Amino acid sequence: MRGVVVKSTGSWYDVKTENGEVVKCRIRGVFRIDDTKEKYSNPVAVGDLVEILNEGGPDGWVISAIEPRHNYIVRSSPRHRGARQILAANIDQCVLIVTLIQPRTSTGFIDRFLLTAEAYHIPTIIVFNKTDLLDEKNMYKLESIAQIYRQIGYRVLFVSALKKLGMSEFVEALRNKITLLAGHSGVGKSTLMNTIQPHLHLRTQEVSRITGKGMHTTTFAEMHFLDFGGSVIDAPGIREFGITDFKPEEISHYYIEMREVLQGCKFNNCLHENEPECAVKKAYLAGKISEERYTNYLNILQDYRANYRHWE
Ligand SMILES: Nc1nc2c(ncn2[C@@H]2O[C@H](COP(=O)(O)OP(=O)(O)OP(=O)(O)O)[C@@H](O)[C@H]2O)c(=O)[nH]1
Ligand SMILES: [Mg+2]
Ligand SMILES: [Zn+2]
Repeated sequence: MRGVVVKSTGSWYDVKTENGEVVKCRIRGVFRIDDTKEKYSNPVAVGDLVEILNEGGPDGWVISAIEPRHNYIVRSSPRHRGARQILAANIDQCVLIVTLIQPRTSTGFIDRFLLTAEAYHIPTIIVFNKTDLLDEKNMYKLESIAQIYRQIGYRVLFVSALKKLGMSEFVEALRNKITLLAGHSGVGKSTLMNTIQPHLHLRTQEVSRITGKGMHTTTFAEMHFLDFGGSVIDAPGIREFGITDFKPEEISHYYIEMREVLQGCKFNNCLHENEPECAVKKAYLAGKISEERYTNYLNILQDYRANYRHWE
């Protein structure tokens, strides 16, 4: 029988079958062996299309095969540094939920995320939540950040789950798509889902008063079906994003406004730092690439060098 993995806890997988039933499955040892080769901490991810069969007994359901993935998105595993975890598979789009305050999402984090999604060829919509918390000054700041991303072609929405602002646009963005909902812990991913689909009753939790950060309330990725069509994968707040597969000179290929100009660089492995005749640096100096984005790019490159010296 065929089905889609709707929840993964590491040892059990909930699979929604073609007839709409949800079955708890285990995986066969053989996947675990493959897993060590692939260096992923989870061999099966939410969104995977699988074949299941019953080997006997009430706990007898096993996942016997995984269909090839159209795509998947990976993060560094929080528990084992270096090990990578598949966050979700077969997704149509990412919706990145971010907040200016409580907690603060840096543009550096946004840029890392966009870069990763771009590398996996997954379109991303940026949604600023908690706009109800912003005073005039912060509202102005929000507009200017949104402008940076709109200018390079990303869709940006402003919403407030608390005040139910922007909800119809948010619904339209999700309709009939398989969406990975991403973002730091505490930005309101689960709250947004509860607001548009109250029957889901997802667990939510206040941001810590002490650290200003989320409490990592959602611990397992889970796919929820939308009554207006489509589904959303509510994933745990993302701490880190792995971009470990790239060569340093590839980073700018996934930075969409850099990609447009980098053909003009003199060297085809140009890193756009201080190389001569660099079209990216030229575009930056001419104000065609924002200071924020360029600075974040240099930081990503630095981090990359610090963590993956073997490239040099
Ligand atoms: N002021 C305000 N608070 C909000 C809004 N949306 C969510 N919150 C609050 O933010 C806190 C965190 O929300 P969650 O929905 O648990 O956040 P999450 O992104 O699911 O977090 P994790 O599951 O840990 O990844 C809760 O106290 C929510 O009530 C909003 O639009 N405005
Ligand atoms: Mg949550
Ligand atoms: Zn260059």
